[in-house]
Amino acid sequence: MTLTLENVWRTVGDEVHIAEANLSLERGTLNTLLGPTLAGKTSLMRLMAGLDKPTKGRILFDGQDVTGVRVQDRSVAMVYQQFINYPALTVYENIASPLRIARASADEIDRKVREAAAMMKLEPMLDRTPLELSGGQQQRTALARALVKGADLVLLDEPLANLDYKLREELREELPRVFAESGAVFVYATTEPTEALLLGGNTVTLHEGRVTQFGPTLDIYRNPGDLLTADVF
Ligand code: M5T
Ligand code: MG
Repeated sequence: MTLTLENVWRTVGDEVHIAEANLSLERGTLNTLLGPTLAGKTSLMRLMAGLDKPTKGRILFDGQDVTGVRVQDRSVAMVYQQFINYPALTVYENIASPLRIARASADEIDRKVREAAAMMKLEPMLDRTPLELSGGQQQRTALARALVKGADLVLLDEPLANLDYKLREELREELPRVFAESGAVFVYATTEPTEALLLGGNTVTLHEGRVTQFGPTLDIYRNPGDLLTADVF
């Protein structure tokens, strides 16, 4: 049960954003996309999510060809690097919105929103609006919204970058547990090698749009190979 990329390319004009990506990611495992800025982490996630179409190649989910399938027609939760919240809605309604779209019952909505808010330490903020929150609380609102969705594919793009060190440490432990153990394909992008190490799981290293390594994080750390060592670990 996997997300598979077969020879996936994305070029925009003359620029190659992703080249020849071949990957197979399992459900229930944490996969860290690790690479320096402009390596292609966001580009790869957008392809995985179905937000962008590959110029070439195929994307399969659980064996089904989802190349070009619109993101609305798939079970995907993505927290963008520049995460989004709805400024006119309360934090509660921000978190509830995927459940309202899915026409969940009021009881289910309330239970799931409160669970996710507890997990993200947002309980006292539920009646506020995102504009009244700190950057970290806004980030956690976006994470909570992804959490309630219960998606098959969860993509978090540098999700801890806006948090203070204490919350970052807490959430670094919590996020893989709540997302990966839900049985989703879980992908986490970071520029920080130490973050990948602490997260464990598997790591995909990216450089200039190419996948340079893929395997258990510890193996890559111990044996980074001759390519791009300086950039990744
Ligand atoms: C990957 C190019 C960039 C690079 C590749 C956003 C953006 C990217 N690119 C553009 O040409 N124009 C653009 O507006 O795409 O970029 P990425 O996927 O955004 O990289 P990243 O997510 O690993 O970087 P960061 O900074 O988020 O850590 O060839 O030139
Ligand atoms: Mg990015």
